[in-house]
Amino acid sequence: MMWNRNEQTICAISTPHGVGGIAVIRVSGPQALSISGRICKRLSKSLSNEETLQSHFQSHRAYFSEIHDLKGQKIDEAVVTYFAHGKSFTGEEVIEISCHGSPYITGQILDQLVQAGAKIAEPGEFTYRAFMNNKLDLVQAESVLSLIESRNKSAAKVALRQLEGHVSKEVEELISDLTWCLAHIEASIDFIEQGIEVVDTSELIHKLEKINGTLEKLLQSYESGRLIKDGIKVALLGEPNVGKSSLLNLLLQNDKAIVTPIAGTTRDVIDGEIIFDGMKYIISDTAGLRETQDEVEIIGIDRSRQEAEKADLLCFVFDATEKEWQRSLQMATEIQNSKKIFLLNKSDTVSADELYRIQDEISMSLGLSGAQEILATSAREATSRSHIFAAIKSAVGQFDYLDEAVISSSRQFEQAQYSFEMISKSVDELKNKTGAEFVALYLKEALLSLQKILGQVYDDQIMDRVFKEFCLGK
Ligand SMILES: Nc1nc2c(ncn2[C@@H]2O[C@H](COP(=O)(O)OP(=O)(O)OP(=O)(O)O)[C@@H](O)[C@H]2O)c(=O)[nH]1
Ligand SMILES: [Mg+2]
Repeated sequence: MMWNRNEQTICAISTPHGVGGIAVIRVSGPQALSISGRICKRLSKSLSNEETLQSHFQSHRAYFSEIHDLKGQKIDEAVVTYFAHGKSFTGEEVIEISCHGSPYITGQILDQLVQAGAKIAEPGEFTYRAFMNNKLDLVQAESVLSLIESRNKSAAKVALRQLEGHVSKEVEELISDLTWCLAHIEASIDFIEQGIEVVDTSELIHKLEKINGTLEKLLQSYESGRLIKDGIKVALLGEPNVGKSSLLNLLLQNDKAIVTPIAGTTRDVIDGEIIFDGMKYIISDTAGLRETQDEVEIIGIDRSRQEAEKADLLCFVFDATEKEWQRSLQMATEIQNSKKIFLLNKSDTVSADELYRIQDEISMSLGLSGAQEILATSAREATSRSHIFAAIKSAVGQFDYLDEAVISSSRQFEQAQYSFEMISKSVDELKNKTGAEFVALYLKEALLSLQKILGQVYDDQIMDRVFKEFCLGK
């Protein structure tokens, strides 16, 4: 998808398609001003004299103008903003037309711009041009997309930090350190025959291990970055009738699932999304787990297990009104998933002492550290809601380093991972004192991967992966 950069002037509607108070049409390229001038009265007055055109308009200033078609028929009244070459998002000459948000009007204006010589932009082409004109690197380009797509506070914050260049700065420093190491290794290959030691091996190992320490932190941030962007997937599991559907309804604040005193009510997986305290959660309620002959229920239980495998976290629910939890305990240990929390529901039905006794008993049977590991909840008490979300968040991981560099795209992760592996290999070689040539080879690979993260090196495949998900007009 390598676009014919810079030569053509592109245009697109940058606001959502549909009816709105205003809509913004963006025109970018070497002829943005002259093409727009053919339909903007305020611009066309000066257009007759090419020399005065530029001098009549100041960058970053908005001008009120009538918009007409190429035959002079009025279409709308609009505000036209001019960004000079080198001073816009794309780095090119840009005109933004803020017109009335009618699909008919925007369609007409776009049509006239095309007739006047502009080309309809491909999705992501404005950002692509910004990248090509060194206005942003690839991590920042990806963050533009994340920012557009962000639906909650944490996701927006991570994307904004990337756009500001936090990740880029860290990767740039790694590139510079790695370049130093590579240069010294290459020099030592040249000088080794003359018996000159260019760099102390232990110093080199130390530097490389430090680079890998930073890379490791970045790699770890990916998991949190992904959860923040996509949401934490939580599955409610447990025996029939323990209150899973009631808890789902409490968490989603919506009577989404059917609740009855009959065991085996939920047959299918029911899920919903909710934002709580700036984080997105996708919660699914499942069929209660038990031995049954009921054909529908058997399928439902099978789906519960599949759902458990997809989840980032399992919420295993116990029932405080039960007398024994043998079956529940067995199920809780049977289902293998890295992260679990345990809820003791219907806590409103038993005394505090009794509750503590049960929590202690369950925690002992599960081999946990104590009663506090089993969260007492009640689907009938609103306070349980925030307690459950807090327990999920803390069980899933560290989200307090949101202020640091967080990577959130699989592309960035894969490149960082490869770089990490190559550096580890070169450290091994250095420690084993095998040939410096191998070390240089691995370090070159590692460096290339880091450069690909920022787009200092790129190919069609990388470009496709970054820009294919963009929407029109960005
Ligand atoms: N007192 C009390 N009753 C609850 C609580 N949670 C659920 N119940 C009741 O327990 C019964 C079962 O609740 P559900 O939410 O349908 O249970 P479930 O785990 O989804 O059951 P299945 O779908 O059959 O697996 C209903 O009568 C609920 O009103 C609670 O915290 N306190
Ligand atoms: Mg249910």
